Order: sequence, then C-alpha cells, then structure tokens
Amino acid sequence: MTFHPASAPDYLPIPRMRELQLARLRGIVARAFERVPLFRQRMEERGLDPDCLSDLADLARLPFTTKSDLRDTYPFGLFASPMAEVVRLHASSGTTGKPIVVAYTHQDLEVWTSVMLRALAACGVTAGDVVQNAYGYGLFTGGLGAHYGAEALGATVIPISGGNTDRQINVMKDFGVTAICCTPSYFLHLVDRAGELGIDIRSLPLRAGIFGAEPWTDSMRRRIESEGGIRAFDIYGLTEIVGPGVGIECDCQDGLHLFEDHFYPEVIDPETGEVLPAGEEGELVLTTLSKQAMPLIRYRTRDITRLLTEPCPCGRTVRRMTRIARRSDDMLIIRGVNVFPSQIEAALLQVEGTLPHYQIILEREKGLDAMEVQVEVTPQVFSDEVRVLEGLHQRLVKALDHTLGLRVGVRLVAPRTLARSEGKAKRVVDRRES
Ligand code: DLL
Repeated sequence: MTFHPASAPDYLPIPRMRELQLARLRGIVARAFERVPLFRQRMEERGLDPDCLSDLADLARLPFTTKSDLRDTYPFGLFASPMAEVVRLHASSGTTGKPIVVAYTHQDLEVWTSVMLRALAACGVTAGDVVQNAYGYGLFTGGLGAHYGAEALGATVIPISGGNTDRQINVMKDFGVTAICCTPSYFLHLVDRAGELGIDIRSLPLRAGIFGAEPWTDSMRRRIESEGGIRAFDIYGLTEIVGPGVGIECDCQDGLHLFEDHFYPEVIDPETGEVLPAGEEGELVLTTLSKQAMPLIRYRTRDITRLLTEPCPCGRTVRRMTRIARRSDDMLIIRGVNVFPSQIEAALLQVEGTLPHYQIILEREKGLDAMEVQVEVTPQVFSDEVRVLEGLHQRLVKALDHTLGLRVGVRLVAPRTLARSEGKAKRVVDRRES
C-alpha cells in the first residue's frame, strides 16, 4: 500500500500523539469557554475553568454536549466564530422538525479535507483512481466531504451525487470508475439494477467502495465484496463533529482507525455517563480538538462501539473502534437520512383527521430501504368519501416529506387497527435484514 505524506499523523508515536492532543484540548476548551455562553455557563456551574486540564483524563470532568443542545440553541447558538469567518454551513435532522446546523471556517474545511484524504488513502485510494461520489451533495455532509478529500488526493472525482441509478451505472461503465463512495445499501441496489440491465459490476474496473452513513454488518460486506467484485471499507462520521472522515478502516478491515489528532474519543456507559476502561462497549463521545467555528466538547454521539486495544498490523498508531452496529437512542437511518420517530409524530400531528396511533414499518426492497407510516384515521374521516381520504393521504405525504426531507409511503388504516401496547408503544417495526 502506498504511503501518502498527509497520513503521517496516523503513525505518530503514542506519547507524541497524547502531547499533541492535550495541547489542542486545552486550546479548544479555552476557545469554547470564551466564545460559547452555554459551555461557559456549564463549566462555571461545576466550578471549572480551562486551566483545570492538566491531563487528558481530566476531560472526564467536563460537561457533555448533546444533540438537544444543538436544537435548543438553533440555529447558530454554539458557534465560536463570527459569521464573517464562517464559510460553510451544513445541517442534519434533529429530533423534532428543526434541523441541527453546523459551521466551518476555512481552517475547518482544510482539516476536514485532510482527514478525508487520510481516510481515502487508508483504504488504498490513490491519485490514479477515478472516484464516483454518490453521496448526496447539499446540506448532507457526505457529498462535499468525500469530494474535497478525493480531489486533494489527486484522484479524478465524478460528483454525481445520489440517485438516478441507471445513470450511475452508465457513468461507472463509461468513465472507468475504480472507486465508489455511497451508502452500503445503495451500492447493493446498484449491483441489483446493473444485473437487471445485463451488466455484471464484477467485469468493470471498480475495485473499492467507501461505504458509510448507516450501520452495516460483516455479512453485508461479504455480499458486497462478492457481488461487486470489490473491497468494501467502512467509513464513519457525523455532521456534528465534521461529517465523514472521523474514522475509516484500513487494509486490514478490522476496526475503524479514528483520526484522533482532531477527534478525541471516549467510550462511556450511556446510563451513568462514566468513562469505561479501554475495550469495553459503550457510547462513543467525541471532542473536536481543532474545530474553530463550532468546537464540541464531549459530544454524545449515541453510537455504540468499543475501542480496540491491540496495535493494528497496518502500523497506524491511531486507535481503532469496532464498527457501529447500533445506537443508544431511537434514531433510524433510512437511505442514509437520519429520522427520529418523534419527527414523524410531529408531522402527523400537524394534519387534522388522524389519531395519535401510528406505526412505522421498515423494509428493504431491492436493496433499498422503504418506509411506510401506517396511521389510524378518526371514525368521522373513516366514514367519509374516498375523495376526503385521498386528500388526507396527500396532506400526510406532504407533511412527512416536508419534515423528514424524504418521500415515504403512508397507509391510512381504520380506527383501532394498530396493536395497542400496555407499556411503551411499539412505534417501529424494522424488517430490514442485516
Ligand atoms: O452520515 C456522515 C457520513 C457521510 C458518514 C458519509 C459516512 C459517510 P449524519 O447524517 O450526521 O452524518 O449521520 C451520522 O450516522 O451518528 C451514525 O449513527 C450513523 N453512521 C455514520 N457512518 C456510519 C457507519 C453522516 N459507517 C450518524 N456505520 C452517526 C454505522 C454510521 N453508522
């Protein structure tokens, strides 16, 4: 595997890395303390100031940041740079109708590009590759994140974005694509569709896939690798921290290396908030060590993982985590889009004529996620004409599309059709195979 000079921090001796992290941590905590009122207030409530950090372990004394902090300070309340220095905004779903918004300075974009470059280099992408970037371009971080990293690496980037599967297949074939970036489920959909068109992806020059933005498994990797004739690498990231490029698998495909010179990992018990010893499974908490526009201290990702303790045979010294298989909250990822059941409920409540009884059914059709929301209608509406029901159906589809940014199926059902539960209502039935 060729070595790219930008990857040098991946191999720093561990004591050197810890020194760098501590120095950066002190700087970022001071910045957040001075510029972000919510963070300062929480530090002061605990009698803490930025000088309290004499060791990396002292980080555990600092307050957590959560998704609801981003929601409560919507849109710009956690920014630590004036808007004149903010050069990019991205956004992702929050737990209600409002998105969460994140900001980048020029320097933040450079860091993001550098970690994405290191991510692609770690899975063997080089300047000679032709990269089909099928992550969505726009407010979602996937498209632009992978784009700038691949360009900085010197690869040829095809900024095709998501969707339009037949065109994706033609481009892959005609442009000699050698690497693809998209969600793992979308890639399987591409393979299936190519088969229908009489094209065997295995006969094309494609050799690597950089797949993330949703959970997947080793059995799915085996399917992708055999049906696509490629090697499939897992990439992790989240909007709040930077976007894609927080962690990536290397050639060993055994855990994701974290770019911990920029994103400091801790694993906590999601119930108690206690930091767990290395190797134990819990919730990943990340601190951005260099983010200027929106530093996040101890951000609770809700993603469940475990840090690996053994050194990786690839020689990288940056720590690895196991792949993210689940979350400690109820967030669903549908075709790469984050969806909270609470958003669906909020959208349904905006439309008159439905009862607060609904169920979300998830299935995988031809490799793609399909979501149907079943909603009970009021007895009055139920006895109305078909025309009234159709109007209601359309309003619900619109409201959900508007809130989620995703077209989902809606089925109106008679009052008292959905199973009632004695305890927590079972809102989600997930029939997608892993
Ligand atoms: O999904 C960023 C991204 C884009 C990552 C492209 C990788 C590739 P969000 O939309 O904010 O950002 O969603 C972040 O998605 O907290 C995880 O729950 C989940 N997730 C992301 N990557 C993986 C992965 C992007 N490789 C949320 N495996 C995260 C499992 C993942 N879950």
